[in-house]
Amino acid sequence: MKKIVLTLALFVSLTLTAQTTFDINWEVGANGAAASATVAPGDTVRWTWTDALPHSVTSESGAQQAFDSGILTGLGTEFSFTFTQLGTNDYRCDVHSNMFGTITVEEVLSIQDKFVKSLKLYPNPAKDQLTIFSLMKIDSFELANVSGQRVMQGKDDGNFSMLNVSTLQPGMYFLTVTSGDLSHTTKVIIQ
Ligand SMILES: [Cu+2]
Repeated sequence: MKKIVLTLALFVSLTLTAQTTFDINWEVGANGAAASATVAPGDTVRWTWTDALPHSVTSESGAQQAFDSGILTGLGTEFSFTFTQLGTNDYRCDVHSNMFGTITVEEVLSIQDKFVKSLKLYPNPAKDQLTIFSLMKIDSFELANVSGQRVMQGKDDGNFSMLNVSTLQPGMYFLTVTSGDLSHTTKVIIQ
């Protein structure tokens, strides 16, 4: 019996600390939420060049860890860095002043916490269009009204989902976003 409990405890702790890869689409204009992530020690951030221009991923001098891809060109080019130290890492593209972000490394987060922290909805309140952004790939989403009735749903396979909400009655809704085994529900206001 003891053995089973121990095995279970080990399984739970491994699940909570599993390493995660965060994907950032690296292109002109990528900054703010689209270029920032909160990760745990051991997590990897992977930048993928999503336009054909030259870019770099270069840490600022005050960053906790130093990293530099050098200037690379080519659609689909990837640069990955594994963060191991707690702290804040501001970084930029050496070519474009409108490309920058922050990778914050916090003490071990559960996978669920990482998912929630990487998930952004905007604008909220929304009028015509609601954008869901997640650094962990979005598999599906579902919008329900306050009575629990589903009013919209969709499948996806990327970091962005755009919902046309212009035909919905103004009011409060609940948006559930799913990524693999993870899901999170957030309150959304439609105006
Ligand atoms: Cu650039």
